[in-house]
Amino acid sequence: MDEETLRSKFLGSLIGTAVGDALGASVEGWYTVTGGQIQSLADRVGLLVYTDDTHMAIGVAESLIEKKGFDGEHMAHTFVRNYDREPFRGYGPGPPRIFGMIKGGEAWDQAAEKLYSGGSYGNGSAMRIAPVGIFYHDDPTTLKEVAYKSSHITHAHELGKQGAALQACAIALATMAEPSSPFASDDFIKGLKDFVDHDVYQQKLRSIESLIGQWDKAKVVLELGHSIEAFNSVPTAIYSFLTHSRSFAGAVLYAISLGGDTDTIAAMTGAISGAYLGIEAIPETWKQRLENREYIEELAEKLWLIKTKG
Ligand code: F2R
Ligand code: MG
Ligand code: MG
Repeated sequence: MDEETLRSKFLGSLIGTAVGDALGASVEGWYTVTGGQIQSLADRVGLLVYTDDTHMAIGVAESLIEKKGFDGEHMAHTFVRNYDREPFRGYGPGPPRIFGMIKGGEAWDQAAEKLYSGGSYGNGSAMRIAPVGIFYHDDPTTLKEVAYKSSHITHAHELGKQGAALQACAIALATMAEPSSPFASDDFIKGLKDFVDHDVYQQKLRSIESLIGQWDKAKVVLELGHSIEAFNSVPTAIYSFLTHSRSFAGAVLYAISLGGDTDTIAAMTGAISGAYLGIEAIPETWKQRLENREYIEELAEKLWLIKTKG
């Protein structure tokens, strides 16, 4: 793949995360979202304001850029610093508690183990993983290791870490796929199945296969979920991408139409779709209205430069 196509994919995945997040944010937590509500989101005017999903992805990108690769302690302190600056981004309950523990002297790689039973399996570490997915797209071993380790800062439960790894793998496979060719869904799902080993995710991937072509949204939500847990949202984002693999807007609006954790499922869908189709596929009207678009593009550009030029 030529370097310009790869650059477009890096930009597409990070801007795709932010656009999906910002579009889904206004209906987050609604059980159902009607066709009329989707249409008004599609036609939306005014600033697209992102939430914790993008704010944390920015932290991941900033740390990868500054350290030219993964440094867990640096990334943990970047999350803490960014949260202190903008605590109003709608964070889940867990991360701010962990940031407080780290500021109080708890080790950055142990704090998250103290939360919930065996750590969090929320989708907070999967929703922010796009920079890892694009940066390590061609190195599955390091991709998995960094997905796990970056997740562990806030989400220590195995299901949280595997959810982040599955989402990172989906982004990596989409980054490697040729955007001008039809998307090879079977190979994509096989690649995901080979990458994760937890039964919960294997079962969800089998459900994705059997749901392809299924337009009954209630059935999709029943089988894949649409809630805050990683295992009830990462597979839903992967499925949403597959329903409209050639249309960024189609995939993201479909994700939001499923209701539930709409900002996060749309952010994850946008990250995969943007990584496959590139920045040009994201509607201009959404890109123009996105809060801090230039800064997010700058981060994507820097990641691409480090990746391609060192
Ligand atoms: N916080 C929200 N949305 C609430 C409304 C925001 C509002 N619009 C506003 O502006 O204020 N969304 C964001 O949070 C989600 C990501 O959450 P994260 O970072 O994973 O948090 P946490 O606390 O780690 O996990 C979430 C919940 O999952 C349950 N859970 C996790 N692990 C568990 C375990 N081991 N046992 C039992 N339950 C577990 C808990 O209920 C956690 O609170 C995204 O949607 C993001 O957009
Ligand atoms: Mg959010
Ligand atoms: Mg959310």
